Amino acid sequence: MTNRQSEISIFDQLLDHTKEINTLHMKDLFKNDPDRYEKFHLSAAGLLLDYSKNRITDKTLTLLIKMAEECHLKQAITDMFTGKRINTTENRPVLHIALRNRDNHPILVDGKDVMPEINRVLDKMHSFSDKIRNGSWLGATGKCITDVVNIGIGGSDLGPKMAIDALYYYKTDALNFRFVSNIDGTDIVETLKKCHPETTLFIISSKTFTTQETLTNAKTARSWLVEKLGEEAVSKHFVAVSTNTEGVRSFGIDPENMFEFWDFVGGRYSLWSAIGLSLMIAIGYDRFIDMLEGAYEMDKHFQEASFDQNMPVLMGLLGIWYTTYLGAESYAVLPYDEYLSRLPAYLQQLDMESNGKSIKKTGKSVDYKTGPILFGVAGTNGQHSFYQLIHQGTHLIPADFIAPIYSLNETGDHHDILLANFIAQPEALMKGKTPDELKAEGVKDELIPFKSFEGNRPSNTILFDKMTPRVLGALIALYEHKVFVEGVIWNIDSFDQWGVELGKQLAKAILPELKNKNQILEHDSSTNALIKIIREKRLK
Ligand code: G6Q
Repeated sequence: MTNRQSEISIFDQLLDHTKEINTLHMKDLFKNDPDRYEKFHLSAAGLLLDYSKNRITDKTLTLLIKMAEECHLKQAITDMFTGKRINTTENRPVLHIALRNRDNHPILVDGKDVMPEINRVLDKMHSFSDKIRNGSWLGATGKCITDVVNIGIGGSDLGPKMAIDALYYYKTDALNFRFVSNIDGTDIVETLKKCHPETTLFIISSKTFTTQETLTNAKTARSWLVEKLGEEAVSKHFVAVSTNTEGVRSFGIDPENMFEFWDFVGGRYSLWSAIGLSLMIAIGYDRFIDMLEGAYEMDKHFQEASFDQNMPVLMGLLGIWYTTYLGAESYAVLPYDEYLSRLPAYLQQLDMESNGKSIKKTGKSVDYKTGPILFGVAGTNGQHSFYQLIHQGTHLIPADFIAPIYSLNETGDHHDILLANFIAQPEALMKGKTPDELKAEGVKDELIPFKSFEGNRPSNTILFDKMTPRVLGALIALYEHKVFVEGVIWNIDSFDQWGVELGKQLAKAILPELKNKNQILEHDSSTNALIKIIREKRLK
């Protein structure tokens, strides 16, 4: 008996059930049950999820829901929402949900309500973002700000960058927004070329305020500003978002110009916190609040709906079904909305950093597959490249198709054509095309194997009216909770990220070796050789 089987009594039944499912084609499931869509769709927080094109039956769902119950998912949800220390390896509560707790009910950590602090920072963001937007915050030489540069990386970059793109339609025309994350000097140098020191505001976003990339980029930006405007200009052109007041102070930013967040907000869950400051400046306070409201609505749905009517729970269970039971290795997220271009990159971090784990909360190794490899691009672009593999390749790749019914830029036939493709792809993946159908169309015998599609390839379809801050909030919260559901059932800590540490440590050790020709190298032969080649050229 594997350790997973000993933990979940239903594991064997689910494994057995895969044999049954593998004999079924979705095309027949639709043919035999005209109500399949009716049964397998639901709406919440402005989103419609059609999950009927999945390789499931009523029995699959019954078993998956039993599994969720057996893994105490309900209790785990309550634990998160009430501030229990569910991030066990870091001994922290997980309270991004408190940042959008719009009914403001108390959420206690060690007996203290976190809401007053959250509201205080939100108010501070409100007043600051208003000043930047209405031009009353002046730079050191008395000019209004025209360019906002967020310097941060990972969770301190991807969220606001994705959301400003997603809500670009609502962005003020008076300001440009730029993001610098990469330690590659090209990123900051090319960004600074587009900015003028008198009218640029830098937001240094770093939870720890120790991140090498962010601090290095911030120092370069600071020198650029000081060289042009002098030291005293810093307070008008630099603000910080962090949990580390001392770090901010010693960098030379007045803590008065710091927007706090807290250890209970994980980096990849921090869009809702002051890490969203650039977004609030871009779209304004009211729309930022709308985004929080959308997420809050999804939070309520997640807490209150029964599992069989619960969007994040169902999506999480489907994720487990494909990854753990049907052997899928990857997962595509395909937004048919140009504004959501950065969503796949954002979800890559959310999903893969959260559930890319192989050690259970007990400290033992898992003996089942956990988080998948997530990828995707916006619109029909993928159809002209990697969809080939999704349709006819050897991998099972569940996909989420996401689209607005109305475009914010209705232009000629564009949106109808986009939607036609958006509807056609899941249909094609599900139905496929048989050799008989091809024969009837007169396709030559020798081409029939190449032109056949086996179909039976699963997808979810997510529809909403149009892209708004509220919809974006609900959509992101949906994926956060889906990832949470999976983590609970896989029994892993979705909120730590120890896997990123080793590379960081090694880079720290290699940096002095690259800078000193005489330093003795004690790595493997490949690593030694690469260091030598680089340093011999660079230290000439
Ligand atoms: C996210 C991770 C990671 C983090 C960055 C930046 O969950 O923790 O992506 O956000 O490493 O960290 P700082 O905000 O501390 O600079």
